[in-house]
Amino acid sequence: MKTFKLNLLVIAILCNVSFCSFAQKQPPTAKRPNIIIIVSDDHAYQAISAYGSKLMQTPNIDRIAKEGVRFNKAYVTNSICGPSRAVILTGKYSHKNGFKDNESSVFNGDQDSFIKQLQSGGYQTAWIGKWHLESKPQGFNFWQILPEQGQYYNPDFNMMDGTKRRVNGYVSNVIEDVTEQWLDKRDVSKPFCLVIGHKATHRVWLPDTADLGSYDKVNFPLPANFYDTFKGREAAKIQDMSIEKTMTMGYDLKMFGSDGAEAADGNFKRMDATQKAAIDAYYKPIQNDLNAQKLTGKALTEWKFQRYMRDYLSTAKSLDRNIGRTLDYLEKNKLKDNTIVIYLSDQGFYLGEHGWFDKRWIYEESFRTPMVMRYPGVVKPGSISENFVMNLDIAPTVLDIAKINIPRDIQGESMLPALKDRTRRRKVLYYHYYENGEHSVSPHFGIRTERYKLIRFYKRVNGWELYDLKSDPHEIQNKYGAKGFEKITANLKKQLNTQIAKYEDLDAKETLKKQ
Ligand code: SGN
Ligand code: CA
Repeated sequence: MKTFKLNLLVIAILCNVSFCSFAQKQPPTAKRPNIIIIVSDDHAYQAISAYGSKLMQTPNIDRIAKEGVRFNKAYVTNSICGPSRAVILTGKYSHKNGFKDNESSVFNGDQDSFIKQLQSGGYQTAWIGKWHLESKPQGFNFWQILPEQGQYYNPDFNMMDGTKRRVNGYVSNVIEDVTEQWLDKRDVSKPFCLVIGHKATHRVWLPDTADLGSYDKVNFPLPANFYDTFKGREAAKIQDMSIEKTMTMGYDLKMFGSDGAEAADGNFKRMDATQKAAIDAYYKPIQNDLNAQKLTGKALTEWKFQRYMRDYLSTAKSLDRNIGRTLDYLEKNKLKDNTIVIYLSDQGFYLGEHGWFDKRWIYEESFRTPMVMRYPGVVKPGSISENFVMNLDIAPTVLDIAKINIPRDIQGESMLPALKDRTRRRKVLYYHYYENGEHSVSPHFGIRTERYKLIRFYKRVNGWELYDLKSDPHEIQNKYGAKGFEKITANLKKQLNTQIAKYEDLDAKETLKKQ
């Protein structure tokens, strides 16, 4: 017993000593800025007015951009939820952090993350909302997370003490409420780093009752490539994510056809009587109108597109409003000047381009993601960055902000130097998507340069694609193997190999060897 006590004492002294020496290397704790990272889900830049969207207004995301920087060329390394969050946490590609897909991966929380670095560097850390990494969060002083994808109405939360708690209300509002409660009771002697993980705007797009009908008077234009024929693009041809065929009338668009089918739907089952009455009062007349129209073919597909847009944008409205609540909280509590706010989505999303919803592809709409950052006193308000940045860069950027050494094995780069010096630019983006199930998108990897995109599909479809983004921004004409592109292709393949070697992507290397 005696030795045990003594051991404990020695450990305690050692910990104290090492913590003190680490803490001394840091600037005075009080001066280090707070950091809030807001990660939404499936939020398309095409639906954000700061990015020029005409579809809707997003005044609060725009507020961050106007008072800070809008990254015009922000991308993800693997366009899907869990993998993107794992990349954000670790600053490493999926093949390094181990979370390659949503189907079988479990995040190994024992590995290093920027959150752990911040916590041991004296920050208070918290993650509230969508997590989706299949293991318990580590490195957080507080967390309260949605199980899996979470629910829009009266969501359940996994709590730190192992219990599950159901909270009444609409998910975006509830997440913000929990966030403000945590901010209210945090230890004010330490800086904080908080991640707010929003569920909106993930499928199925179920708006807050306050926002129902917000866009009913708008007739949304079909994207130019809505009726894509996928000529010369085998992987795109065999996908299962079209508004026409994949999007369902009931589950997705709430046109259940019968009260029984609606009552059996998991999302509707969770609503209380008031919520259900408001939802029914909105959707039932739409159902009646649809029944009377008896639409088929293109007319039905276009009707689905309009409904999709109305539900999606109404769901995004609650997301933006709650981002505004976070910003208001900072102002009211005099935290604005010393708090950095970063907003990004876990990836981009299709709003009818190629006739699709969902994500996954290296094609622009899913590969590119919205990202804006407000950094008072450092980033000039209204800045626009044309530098290639990635979700991979969040971890090193945050460590850079907190003045904590960036571990050598982090694969991203701090975004700060390029904000100060425009000549410091990333020239090539590397991408690798692994999942091979739902929505039938073939695994693929590839690169994007300023002008071109080279893609290698494997497993489901085996082949190459090449796009000249200057003449073909919608990625319709696959130029791989076309006359006149021989030199460009050889050069891009060389660049692809360089990226694969740089990031040590052994799977991609193997695939290329086999061809
Ligand atoms: C669910 C959705 C898919 C979506 C994935 C991944 N189907 O499986 O449409 O692509 O999530 O989303 S659903 O029928 O359950 O809505 S992610 O955001 O977690 O990557
Ligand atoms: Ca997502």
